[in-house]
Amino acid sequence: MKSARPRSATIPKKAVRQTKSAGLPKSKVMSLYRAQVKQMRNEKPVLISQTSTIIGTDNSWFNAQIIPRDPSWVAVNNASYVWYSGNLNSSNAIISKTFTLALNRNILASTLFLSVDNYAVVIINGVPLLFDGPTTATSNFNPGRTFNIRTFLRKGRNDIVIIAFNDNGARSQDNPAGVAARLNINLSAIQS
Ligand SMILES: [Ca+2]
Repeated sequence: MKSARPRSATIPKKAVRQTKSAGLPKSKVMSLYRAQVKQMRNEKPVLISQTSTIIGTDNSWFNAQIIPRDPSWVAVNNASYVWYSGNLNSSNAIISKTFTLALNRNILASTLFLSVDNYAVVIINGVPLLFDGPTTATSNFNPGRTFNIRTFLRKGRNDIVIIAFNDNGARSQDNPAGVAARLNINLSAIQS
């Protein structure tokens, strides 16, 4: 009798892009992530209890400051372009947000829209969603990209860290840099 083939564990469908890193080793990027989460541990998470929520980049994001939109960047509804508030000329910006999803609602759907000049790493709850390699591809900021992040989120506290990189060094008049991100989150009715 033929024995049943062991079934491999189901691999969760996540939009993880492996190996490519934004000019930094993955270990370095993960340590930047951990340092950022530690820095914002005293930030009060936004409590999300409504069924439909939008979280867009603005000055409330940790280390973020709103900057003018470059004419070549796509206009993003409900999110502003930002850069590192500590130094707007920096060649990169590490920004983040923490929020709490209601425990008595299920996560039905969630997407992340990202527009970045020039490329980015995105980590949600310690799990890499996006690891861009260095690029000047204009599609990164027009039209930008949308990711399904439902499986990255969880009930309770969540964090998202975006490390945005400007190609070829400092952000300047001649070499603009900016990032706009928008999370759309849909929760179920209250589960009894
Ligand atoms: Ca640039």
